[in-house]
Amino acid sequence: MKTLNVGMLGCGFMGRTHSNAYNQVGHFFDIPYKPVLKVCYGRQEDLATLEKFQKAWGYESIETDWRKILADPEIDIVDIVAPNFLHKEMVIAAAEAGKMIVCEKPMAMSYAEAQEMVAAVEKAGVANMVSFCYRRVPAISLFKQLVDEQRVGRPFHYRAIYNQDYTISQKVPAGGSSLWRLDAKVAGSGVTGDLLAHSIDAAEWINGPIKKVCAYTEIFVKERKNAETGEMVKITIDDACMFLAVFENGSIGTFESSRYARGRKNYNCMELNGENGALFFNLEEPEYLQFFRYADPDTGKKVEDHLTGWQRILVTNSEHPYMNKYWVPGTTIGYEHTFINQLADFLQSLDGSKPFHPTVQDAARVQKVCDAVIESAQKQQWIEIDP
Ligand code: SOE
Repeated sequence: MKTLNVGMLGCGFMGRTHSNAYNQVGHFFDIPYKPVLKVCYGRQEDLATLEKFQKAWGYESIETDWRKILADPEIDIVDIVAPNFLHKEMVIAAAEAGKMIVCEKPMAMSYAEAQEMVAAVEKAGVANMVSFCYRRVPAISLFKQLVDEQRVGRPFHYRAIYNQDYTISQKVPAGGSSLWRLDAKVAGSGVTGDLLAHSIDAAEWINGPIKKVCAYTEIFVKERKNAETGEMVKITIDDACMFLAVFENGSIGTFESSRYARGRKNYNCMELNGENGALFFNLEEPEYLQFFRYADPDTGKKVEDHLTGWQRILVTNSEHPYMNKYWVPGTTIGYEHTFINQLADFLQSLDGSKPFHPTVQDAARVQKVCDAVIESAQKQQWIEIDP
C-alpha cells in the first residue's frame, strides 16, 4: 500500500477533525493509501498549542513556516485548516507545488478569490476536495438519495436553519487564535460564510441551483474587545443572516442563521416539502431522517390514509449510506465520522474510477451564493445569481 504523506496547515478545531480522519479512515474503509501524519504547521506565537497538537495526533514533526511544507517533495497532500484569510494563498501555492489539496470551508473570503483558486488548481490539475462535511452525515446522504429517487416529487419549499449561541455575551472577545471567526479581516463574513455556506452547499446539492436571493443581516454586539490587543474594535461580520431564495426548479426557500439563538449549539436543519412527500433533518438528532410519504413516486397513488404521517428513520442499517463501514445496526456514529467518510470518498476517487465532490469548483459556487447574500443585505434588494 502506498503511503500518503500529509502536511496539515493549521492546528485548531478543524485540524483536529481532519487529523482524526487520517488516523481513522483506514480502520473502516478499504483505501488504497496509508495516510502518514508527517508535519503540522502553526504560528510561532502558538508554539505550545502546536506542540500539544503534534503529540495528540501523532505528527512526526512541526513547522512554523508553511511554505517549507509545500517545498518538501515528500509531502503528497496539503490539508488547509488555517483561518479563512490564508486559504487563497495556501491553496494557490499548494497547487503550484503540485500537491493534492484538501481545504476547509468557506474556501475563500469572496467569489473573486475563489475564482483565482479554481484557476490555479485546474491549471495544476491536482486532486482536490473542499470540506463540506455534512454531505457525509448518513441521514443527509439518505435525504439526497430519497430526493433523487423522486420520493418528494415536485419540490415546493426548501427550509434551512443553522443556529448557534456562543457569541451572545458581550464579553466574548473578537480576533485571536480561537475567535478569529468574529474578525471580518480574517473570516471574510460572519454566519454567512461560516454556517450558511454549509446550508447553501447542502441546498444546491439536494435541490439544485439558487437563482436569486434577498437577505437581511444583523450585528447585535457592535463592539468587542480584541483578544490580542485588548482594544475595543468595531464588529463588521454578520452575527445573524436570513434570506429568501428562489431555486431554478421553481421551489422557494428560506435560510436562517445566527450565533445568538439561545439554546442552539449546532442546530443545522433542512426540510424539503414536495408534492409526493417531505423530508426533514436536524443535526441535534443526527441519526434520524424524518420522511413524510404522501404518494408513490412511480404510480402517483396516495399511500393508504391511515399510514400517512411522519416516519423517523433510524439511519443505522447497513443499507444506509456509510453505515456498513461501522458497527452493527442500531448503533450510531457521530460528527467526526463525517470527516472520515468524506476523506474515504476522496481517497477512493484518486484512481479516477468515480468523481469526487465537493471540489474547489463546487466551493466557488457556494462562495458565489454567499457573496450574493451579503450584497443583497447591503443593498437591501434581490440579487440574481448566474448559473
Ligand atoms: C463554527 O462554530 C463551526 O465550528 C463551523 O466553523 C463549522 O464549519 C461547523 O461544522 C461547526 O461550527
